[in-house]
Amino acid sequence: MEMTLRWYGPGHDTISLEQIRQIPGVTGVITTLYDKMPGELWTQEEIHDLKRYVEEHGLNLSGIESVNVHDSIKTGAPDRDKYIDAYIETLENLGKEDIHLVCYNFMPVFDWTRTELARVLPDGSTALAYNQTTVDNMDPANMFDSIAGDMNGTVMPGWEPERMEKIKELFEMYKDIDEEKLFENLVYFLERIMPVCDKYDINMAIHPDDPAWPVFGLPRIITSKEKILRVMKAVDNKHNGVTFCAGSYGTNIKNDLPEMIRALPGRIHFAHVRNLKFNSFSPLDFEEAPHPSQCGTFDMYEIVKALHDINFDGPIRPDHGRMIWGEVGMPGYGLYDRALGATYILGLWEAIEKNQK
Ligand SMILES: [Mn+2]
Repeated sequence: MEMTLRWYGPGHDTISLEQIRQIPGVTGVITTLYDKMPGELWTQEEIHDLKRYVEEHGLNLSGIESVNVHDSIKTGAPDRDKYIDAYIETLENLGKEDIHLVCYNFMPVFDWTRTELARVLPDGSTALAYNQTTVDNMDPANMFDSIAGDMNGTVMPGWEPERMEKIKELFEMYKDIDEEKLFENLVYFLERIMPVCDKYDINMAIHPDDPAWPVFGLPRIITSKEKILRVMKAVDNKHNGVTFCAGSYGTNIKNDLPEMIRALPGRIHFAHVRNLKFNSFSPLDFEEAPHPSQCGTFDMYEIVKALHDINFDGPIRPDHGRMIWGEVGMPGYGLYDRALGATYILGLWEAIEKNQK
């Protein structure tokens, strides 16, 4: 296991690599070329420069989150092969730069969805939150505008303004896509990219849908143990793997997170560990809690123990943190609360290791 933090790159992140390096036990970052649009080729030189920049700051470039998948690939449009060819070339360039982990998602239109970016918690901190009733009463075209005011001047992944301007076109692209078609398109994509992943030993790690159910009538296919196992079996190659995101799978309280982890030995290549707090009045209203078990709904010890028990050896990162101590930054991606999360997870890991000796 390697403890990492997500970092959006120079000029995009409000946190510096100097700060990340001072978090005890964090040795790497998970990063991306943030300016790249889905479908755009990443050159080897661009990847090389990013990697060198990270390494010059004393950290590893431990993986990419994300290389985004173009909507033509997700919808199976006639031009999808052109975009898959570009994706393969990007993977080739990543492989040549000795990068072996790529996180991606296969969510239609919206990446993750939250209805509030700064819900005020009783202790005065703020967190991202979700309320299904709000989503049910919202025109999806207004989703971006409803939360844009709380982004603190940052550009949030999956919510780029250029993308949101085309929201009606995007919905049009997906109008005939049901769960089965989306699944077939994912399998087609994976089968085409597996040879380059085999050649360079690149672990593809699909991120679950967040929240783990359909929103705005759009299909969602990475939501439960059964569904992720179906993807694993359909393309039965170890390079076809999973980002185990506790906070995303956990949005559906029927998902037994430790049991899901144990069902995926050898296929979890990347882990996002975070806690949620469901509100008693509805299982469809939750906020992102501080990482410790006592602060939320999940038993974080059991989650980390399950990862340990399946010999998980990839990068792990704390996930969204709250805004605390007056920090202003990208919602979910401040420094302080994620640093607390990293040290907490490291503490759990050390205790589990020593207990088993
Ligand atoms: Mn995640």
